[in-house]
Amino acid sequence: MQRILSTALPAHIGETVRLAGWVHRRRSLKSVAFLILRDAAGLAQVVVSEQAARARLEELPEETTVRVVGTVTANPSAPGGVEVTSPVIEALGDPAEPPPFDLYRPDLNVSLPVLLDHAPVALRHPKLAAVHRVGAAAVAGFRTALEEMSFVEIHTPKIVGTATESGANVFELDYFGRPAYLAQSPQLYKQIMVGVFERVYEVGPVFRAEPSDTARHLASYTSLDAEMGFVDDHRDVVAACHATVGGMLAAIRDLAGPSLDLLGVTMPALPREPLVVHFSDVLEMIGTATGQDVSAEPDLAPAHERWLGEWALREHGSDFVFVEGYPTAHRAFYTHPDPARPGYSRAIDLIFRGLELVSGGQRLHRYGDYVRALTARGESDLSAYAGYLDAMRHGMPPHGGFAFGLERFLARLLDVPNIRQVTLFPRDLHRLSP
Ligand code: AMO
Repeated sequence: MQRILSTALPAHIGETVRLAGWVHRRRSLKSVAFLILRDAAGLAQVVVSEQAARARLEELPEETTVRVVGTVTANPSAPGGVEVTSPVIEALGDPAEPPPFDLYRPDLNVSLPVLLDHAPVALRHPKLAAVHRVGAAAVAGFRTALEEMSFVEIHTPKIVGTATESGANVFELDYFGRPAYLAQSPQLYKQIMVGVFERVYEVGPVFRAEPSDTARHLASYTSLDAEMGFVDDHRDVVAACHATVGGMLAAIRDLAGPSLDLLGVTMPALPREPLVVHFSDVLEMIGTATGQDVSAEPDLAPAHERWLGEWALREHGSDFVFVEGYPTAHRAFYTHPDPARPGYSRAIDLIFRGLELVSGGQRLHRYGDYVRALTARGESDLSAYAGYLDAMRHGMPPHGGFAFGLERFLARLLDVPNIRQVTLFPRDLHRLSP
């Protein structure tokens, strides 16, 4: 007999079926006992009436893996309107000890450090599992949206010879006796690959030796990257990024509906056309609104981003707002300056509910510009960039791209204050296991 999932039970009323999963909860009443079985799809109520079977159920601690063969019976008062009766329950293992907390409670009321210490078990809680189902749907949507726009998926090295974003926060490692680094982003490789495919994307881990202990930084996170050739300017990048966000939200609605319901998620408002404001206008608005002199700020501080998020929602009904034109000196060397506004660039960020979610923009594409930009930033030995500069030397189109942090996306979408709450096994200053 083939196994079915708990959610398929209503289609099998009157039939004998086989289920498998975990003992989520046992409840014993006077004349009957209940086994709540948890599988990948959800929960199923199994009713045990026979005396000997009830005694055997008593012996199965929570989280025992079991196989159940029984009859599907309609019962309007059972969860989902069905239950499994006259079951034969077979234990598939014998847990060494019960879980450190009650996974059957609607919420795991434990502190974040306890939860993270016990992540391998805590993640089985339906609400925590739901977080990562939403994450999986978001990534599926990212891929689909970009495939529909003719982007090609690539996989670039995670052990590299050059720091990409800044020299400061790289993890160095010993590579057969030579220094090497864990990739901070696929930036240089995704640009090189524009020379091959014009449009590329990558989903993969990146590594940042972040010395700061904040609620929005991890030492390793999942970067959703895209890069595209033959752009007119950064506004083409904004348009592609906006369409990608739309695709991610649609996929989440389509693929993760039950998880959204379980978590009580309010889906964000994404306007039809992207909302874009210039960096200098943001500073001016903040100055006017708060009375602070922020006119010389080189970047947006977290408090400025929060202010902007509130403004976008209040004034434009949008949970997303693009900022364009960040000062060139504060962005990476590959950033394209804005020819019309000295000092400002064609770099963009996307702020989602008051948090920077995406960085990107138009890049330099002429070899000579790269040599000048790297030299101006004190890079005396350009040989470290030889492969990258090779692509630039042999003809690159005007291009640009963007990168999302998946965990930041989930944190804002699910409205949790700390990015670690939506990260499977977070890595930070203090945590290297589990
Ligand atoms: P950036 O360094 O801004 O840009 O990173 C892009 C996005 O990644 C997320 N992010 C992080 N998430 C968790 N922990 C961190 N330590 C962390 N650092 C960054 C943020 C951020 O917006 N190469 C460029 C992208 C590009 O220009 O295409 C880059 O990596 O959501």
